This record gives sequence, C-alpha cells and structure tokens, in this order.
Amino acid sequence: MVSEGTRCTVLRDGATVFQVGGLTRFAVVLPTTVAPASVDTDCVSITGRVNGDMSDLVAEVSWDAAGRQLVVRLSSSPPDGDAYTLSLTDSLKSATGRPLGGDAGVRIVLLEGDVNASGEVTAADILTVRRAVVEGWREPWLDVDRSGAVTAADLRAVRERLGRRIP
Ligand SMILES: [Ca+2]
Ligand SMILES: [Ca+2]
Repeated sequence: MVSEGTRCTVLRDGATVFQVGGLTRFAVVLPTTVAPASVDTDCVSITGRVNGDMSDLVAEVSWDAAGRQLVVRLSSSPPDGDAYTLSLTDSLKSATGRPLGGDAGVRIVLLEGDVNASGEVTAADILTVRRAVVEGWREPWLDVDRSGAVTAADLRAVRERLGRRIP
C-alpha cells in the first residue's frame, strides 16, 4: 500500500493506492505494447463499490509509448468515500491484436482524512496529524484541506470526518 500526493499517480497491476486529493489524472502501466489505434476513452473502466460504474468520467486517454503507459484524464474525481477498481477493457488491443480486458487491475481508495491509509478515519488519524503539526511535517497527504501547509485546520478537517470508512 502506498499513499500518493502527486498529481499523476502511476498505477501497476494488482496495486492498492490510497489516493489523496481526489483522482483526476493517472497513468496505468501496460502489460504489453498496445495498438495505438485502439486507445480511446472506452479502453479504461472505473467501478466504485458503492457508486458503481463511473467510466463516463474518463475524458481523455493517451498512450505514452516511451513509458508504455496509458495516461488517463478524468473530467472530475469520482466521489470520496469509496473504493474503485480500475481496469482495461477489451476495446484496448495489444500490438498483436489480443484484447486486454481485465488486465492491469488496480484498486484506488478515496477517503479524505484517512491519513494513515487504514481504510477508516479514526483517532489514530487525528493523532498523526496532531504530531505532524507539532513536529512540522510537510507530507502532502497530511495536508487534508489542501492549503499547502499542515496546520490545526487539517486536524479539524480530520475530526469532521471521524468514523467515515470505505465500504
Ligand atoms: Ca485511518
Ligand atoms: Ca492544510
């Protein structure tokens, strides 16, 4: 498990990512070289455990041949408080014409305030942020309100979300 605070998260098959600040741009590491003509907005699916099929959010998909990655942009982030499964669909083909449906499956957890990536906002998250404020830590995933600094306001932001958990 990794916590990511970056704008473009790189996703590898089988990973679980606790994404901070919503998910609007990510790259999927491809299992093989793809047929460029098959790369379009239908070749990635996003399904939330609660929110269901969110694939309509996929606004743009491009292929980075050098890194052998699909770069995906969403029109907006899927709703917070859910776990999403990202995978390739059969509309994406390998260079040899093989459908890549089901490949590169990744789980993404969106839960604001869950700074320790446990899947639930608890007192432990409050303690972590309190310690961060006192000791001056600057890790982006501790900046819950995205102000650019870790302060007492982030403590309040976590406290407001106490008890929330992914389904
Ligand atoms: Ca937690
Ligand atoms: Ca902050």
